[in-house]
Amino acid sequence: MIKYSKEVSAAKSQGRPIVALESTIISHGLPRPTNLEVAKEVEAIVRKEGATPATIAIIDGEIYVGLEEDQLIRIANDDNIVKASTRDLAIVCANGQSAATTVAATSHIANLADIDVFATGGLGGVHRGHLYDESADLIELAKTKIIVVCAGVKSILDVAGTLERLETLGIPVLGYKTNNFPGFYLTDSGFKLEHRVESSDDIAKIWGLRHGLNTDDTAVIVANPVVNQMDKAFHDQILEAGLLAATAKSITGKGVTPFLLEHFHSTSNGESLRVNIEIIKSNAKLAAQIACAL
Ligand code: PSU
Ligand code: MN
Repeated sequence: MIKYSKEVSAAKSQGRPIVALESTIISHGLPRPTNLEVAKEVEAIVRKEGATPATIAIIDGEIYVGLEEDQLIRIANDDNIVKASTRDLAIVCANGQSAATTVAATSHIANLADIDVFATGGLGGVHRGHLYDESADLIELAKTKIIVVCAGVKSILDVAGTLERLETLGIPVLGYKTNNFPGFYLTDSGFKLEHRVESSDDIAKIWGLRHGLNTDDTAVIVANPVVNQMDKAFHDQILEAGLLAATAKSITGKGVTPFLLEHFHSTSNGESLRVNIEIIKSNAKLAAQIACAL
């Protein structure tokens, strides 16, 4: 069911560390042409740390773990790439479509491919003011064994609500060198974390113990705060306008997150883009270090 890139296939046969990377961030999260540049740079960062990057996507109905360059270009530049969550996978494959995978779908596929570590930007979660708009990322992470490195959940979300749901779903959150839950574009979301780790080895130790204790049914979230955050007042102002615009334009379902991210990128004079890129690169680096520690 899964096709591997040459590089990932070699890493798998030699038992070398692999880091899964998602593709929705490339197709629906970052503007062109920066999206392709960043996708390549992120892969290079993973290699530099001694691990193998496995960007996951669906091309013409086939699931790929690791993309060749022409496939990465397609995900970045083709207008027909759809955004696929876990529930869409079989349908997209049956239809022979091409799709980028969300955190949920990427985690699911990475787990099928026996990959333990995954880097993304920010997780999906509970949307503000919409009781039933909760990202499928949360449900998938509640039943998938994977370490997900992220900068918290996207600040466009209801962070308090999302943290409550993570607790209910039994998904542990580890602050990487921090006691504060990161807020994606912001270093600190304003919410405290119970657990803090200082190194990749700490994370590897927890990962191993979870198996022994049979508490390893879920993902482990490693929350890695961005260093050079957006200006908070500027951020809040853009967010408020973006939420109003999304309501005015009746944006719903899986269109909400891409709409809000694009709103940030087009109205923040490059600030949100700068921070989003820093986030993805820093998470890819940490994920590679964790994969090596495992
Ligand atoms: N992180 C980013 N940019 C993104 C995403 C994450 O920096 O575009 C994507 C991920 O694929 C995540 C998705 O799964 O946004 C969440 O979408 P939704 O809220 O519709 O579940
Ligand atoms: Mn949603």
